[in-house]
Amino acid sequence: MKAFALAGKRVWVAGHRGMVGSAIVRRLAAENCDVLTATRAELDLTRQAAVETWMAAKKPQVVFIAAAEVGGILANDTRPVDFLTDNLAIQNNIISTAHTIDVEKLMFLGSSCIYPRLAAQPMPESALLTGPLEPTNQWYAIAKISGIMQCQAYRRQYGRDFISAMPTNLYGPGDNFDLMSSHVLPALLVKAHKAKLAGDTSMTLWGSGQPRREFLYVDDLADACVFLMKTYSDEQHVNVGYGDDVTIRELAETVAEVVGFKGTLSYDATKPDGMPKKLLDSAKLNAMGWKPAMALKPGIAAAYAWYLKNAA
Ligand code: GFB
Repeated sequence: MKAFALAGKRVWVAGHRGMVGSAIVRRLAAENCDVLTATRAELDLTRQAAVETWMAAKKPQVVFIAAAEVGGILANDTRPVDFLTDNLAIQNNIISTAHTIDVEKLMFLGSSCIYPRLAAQPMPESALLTGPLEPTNQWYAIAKISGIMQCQAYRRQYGRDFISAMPTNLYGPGDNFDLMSSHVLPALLVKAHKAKLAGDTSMTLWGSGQPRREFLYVDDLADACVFLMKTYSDEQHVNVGYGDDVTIRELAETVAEVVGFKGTLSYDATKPDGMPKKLLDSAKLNAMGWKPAMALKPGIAAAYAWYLKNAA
């Protein structure tokens, strides 16, 4: 693969205030490039004309699409319009305008929920569209699959260097700690922390605790995104995983240990389990020479430290 230089380029991180976007901004500090950002007040990414005007004025040469309507299993299950419509609008606007203004390279970010609910594990890139999706996040999944196809279409029809990366479940600094809309790892940190402070004897998890999840620390994802932007140029999306997974119960036990919560775990069976397992096969990325640095327990400790300092 031909190497792509970031040095000296105008690099726009769409969604720079989110957990992923802020990690990419941190990682780009080492790349000697000019990082462009826009707050929601400055630019509503769901409005095509606003995106066209902003991009024509700022002329980014490289774009990371880390902006999206995201959330955990309950948010996905209860707000299908937002997860489908807002995400399609954001990616349509940015990808089509990137073509219009001749952006040199663009990365679209999706999620491991694009794969079929019961895909053989671990899930390679070729598993895409081989079976029914997980009902709780099918709207987000369809939006993200569309984004992959949009980038492929612009490669084929216009020769654009637009690539896609599919991260597994992410966690770390800048995460969303709101219990109703967050993902599981930050939610368990908040629940264990509050239970410890309150002297509670138990904390309640959603679902059965049996599903398995793979967790990648967000700064590792950011490093993989920069690595791929500099080295990868092809139409197939690339999985970015950690390499192994744990049950939700095992996750909760580790979180309780890190937080210092000594109580028991109880389970709210009225909440959905979602996919039984969604471990990515990251062999394609690993073969290119990239692997994650942060293991789960120290990563949880770092996320908890960030939460205590910024969100508790
Ligand atoms: O992280 P999570 O919300 O999303 O849920 P998914 C993971 C698992 O953790 C589910 C369980 O089995 C939940 O039932 N869980 C236990 C909890 N306690 C809690 C809790 O307090 N909060 C939450 N949120 N979960 C998402 C997709 O699926 O994965 C998104 O819906 C995206 O679209 C994201 O793809 C990466 O991993 O199930």
